[in-house]
Amino acid sequence: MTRTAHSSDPLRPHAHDPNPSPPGDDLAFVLVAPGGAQSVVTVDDLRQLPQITLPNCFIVSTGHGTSGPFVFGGPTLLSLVQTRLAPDADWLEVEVVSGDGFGNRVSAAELRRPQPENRPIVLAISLAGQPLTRRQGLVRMIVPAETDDALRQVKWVSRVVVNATLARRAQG
Ligand SMILES: Nc1nc2c(c(=O)[nH]1)N[C@H]1C(S)=C(S)[C@@H](COP(=O)(O)O)O[C@H]1N2
Ligand SMILES: [Mo]
Repeated sequence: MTRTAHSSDPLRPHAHDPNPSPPGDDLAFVLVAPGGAQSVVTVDDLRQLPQITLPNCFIVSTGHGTSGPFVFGGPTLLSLVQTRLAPDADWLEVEVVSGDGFGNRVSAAELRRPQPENRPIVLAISLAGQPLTRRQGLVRMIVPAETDDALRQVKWVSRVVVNATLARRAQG
């Protein structure tokens, strides 16, 4: 039987009805380093990091259509990872998972060498200069390179897992 490449991996892009309701009120999330060490990340921690502004972002829902353009703001996911890991730590990808089980993976290459350079992956805490609301997805990962189906624009981040090896992919 032929299966799609992602059929058994909930973190890989898949058809999905977007969830409009936040899975709870807790804005903080957990970061897990490659050795397993865990630390809590708050919105205030994210505010302390250098802030990036990403104009012209669109959320392209195959269900309810395209919304935007939005101006999201926040630190890069790379800056958070670099702050929480030892400087010499080896890592290859980051899993970003929400409280409702939705999630996506980003590679170290995508984080370190965004295309274009001025549109890196961000952990959004603001929208049009105002604090992002929980209902709008706070804390929300914004992947500017994804312009097809919004499946990488993870709302309500609750867990960020930094992996030293690539996770085993579903078999194709
Ligand atoms: N946590 C979480 N993030 C999510 C989803 C979801 O169900 N849960 N749905 C995705 C999909 S399929 C879409 S179309 C967009 C919808 O984003 P919006 O609610 O801001 O329009 O969020 C994406 N991020
Ligand atoms: Mo979607």
